[in-house]
Amino acid sequence: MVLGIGVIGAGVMGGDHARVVAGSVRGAEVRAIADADPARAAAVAQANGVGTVHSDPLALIAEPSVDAVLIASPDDTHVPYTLACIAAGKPVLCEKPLAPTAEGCIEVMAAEQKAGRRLVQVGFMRRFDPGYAAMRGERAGGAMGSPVMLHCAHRNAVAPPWFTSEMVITNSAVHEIDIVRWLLDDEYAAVTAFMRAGGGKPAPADRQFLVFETRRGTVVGVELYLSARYGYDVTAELVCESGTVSLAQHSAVEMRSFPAQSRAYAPDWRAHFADAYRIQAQSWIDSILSGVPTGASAYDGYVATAVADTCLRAAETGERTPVEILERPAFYR
Ligand code: ISE
Repeated sequence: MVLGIGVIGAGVMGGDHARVVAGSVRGAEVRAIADADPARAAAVAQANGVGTVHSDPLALIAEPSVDAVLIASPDDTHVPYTLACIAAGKPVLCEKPLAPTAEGCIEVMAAEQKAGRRLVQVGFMRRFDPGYAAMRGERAGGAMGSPVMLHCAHRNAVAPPWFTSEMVITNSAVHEIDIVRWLLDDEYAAVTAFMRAGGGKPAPADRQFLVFETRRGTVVGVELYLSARYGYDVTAELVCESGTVSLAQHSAVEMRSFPAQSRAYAPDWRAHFADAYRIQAQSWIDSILSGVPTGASAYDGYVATAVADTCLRAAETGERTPVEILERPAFYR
């Protein structure tokens, strides 16, 4: 069986998801693209050999040839489109964040539970990155003992012009917020946040540092620096009782040229996490066909948004702030 996929949003991420599903995934094909801007939708459709274009995403969701939907439209549209997919009984892979507010995520969880089956996956693609997956395997193997500390850095060469200080947390740090609890199989207990302004545009506070304490006592430092200029760079080093495990640098080749040995940085996350996006898309398709959910659930999406909100409050007050989240409902275990 070949699944028909509809892609909502023909911007940078929607275009990339359409390209990946159309060109690198087995068991699915892109059948429709929707975007408020018809020219943008038409361009992505043409680039990927897709015949149907909609300006109304709800029409795409209703289309009989569309079996499952990938949402990559602006953040504040995620909830209505995800709810429409649930109402239509169609599986949905929604880009992060699932919703800009915890209440929006709770609404999605309630609708999914009412539908009685798991239909929602959130696009936290790092869970499919081979490096993070291997790191989690080493931690779970337990040969180095329990986790003690985790050092993470997340640097972008340059933030988009519309980026705000808050988005450094809600749009960028959410990746660490999700991947850290997945890596450690733990939940957050408290966070302390340091927001620093670089003084320039576009992101007023383009350098931030988060210190998380987890329920099991691991201390996690997360550096966000969105104007790093030199390239896209994501690092993580987990310190366990008797050893460490780190992400290796992503680079296909290594250069030697006087006077240095070097590896290239990707310009942005699409190239850096290309494998993760491809594996995520394939796993999503396979999970729809097998009926076994994979990746981040709506509950994981809720935790990411709720913890991001707590980080923003912590940055505002400068105080160590307890993280209070709803416990995982049985439906998501
Ligand atoms: C962007 O939306 C992403 O998802 C990237 O992975 C992240 O590095 C970037 O900072 C975000 O803006």
